[in-house]
Amino acid sequence: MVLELTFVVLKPHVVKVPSISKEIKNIIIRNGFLVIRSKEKILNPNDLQMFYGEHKNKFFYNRLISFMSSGPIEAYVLARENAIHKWRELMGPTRVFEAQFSAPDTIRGKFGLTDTRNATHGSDSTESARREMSILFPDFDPIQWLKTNENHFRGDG
Ligand code: IDP
Repeated sequence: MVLELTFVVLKPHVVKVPSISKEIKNIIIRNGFLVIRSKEKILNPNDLQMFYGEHKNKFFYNRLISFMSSGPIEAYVLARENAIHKWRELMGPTRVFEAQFSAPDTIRGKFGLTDTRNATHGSDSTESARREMSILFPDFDPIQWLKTNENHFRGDG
């Protein structure tokens, strides 16, 4: 088994409702993800600028930043085989209309409210995962973690 790390965020409207955040945490566990790091935090403008820098010129940027700083988020480093792809599959499409109509059983299909308030974030590549982890978990070294743990989870460590 080749372990991969991904970075996941439960967005503020989900953290506000304990029954929904509990349900999403159950999805994490049921799908065999290991929780390596977790943190609840109110994101500041500096965190958010680093996190969503690539969207700076998009029409939804200001709305996204004010929503993401409107209350605590929960951030997770998760490990699993094929973690990035698996989480994005569970999460569903970015846009809520598409999620609700074409993937109603996904996290965004069930818990997304609008295109901005679409329940969760999940990294889209190894590079983004590393960049995003470094913002929320600056002391965590994903490369070292994988090196230390790969044999253990292969069952021969
Ligand atoms: P992703 O979260 O599915 O990877 P991205 O395109 O990276 O999608 O967008 C980051 C976040 O920006 C989305 O999760 C969503 O909250 C917000 N966003 C993306 N596209 C739109 C849009 O068209 N309208 C409003 N918000 C959007």
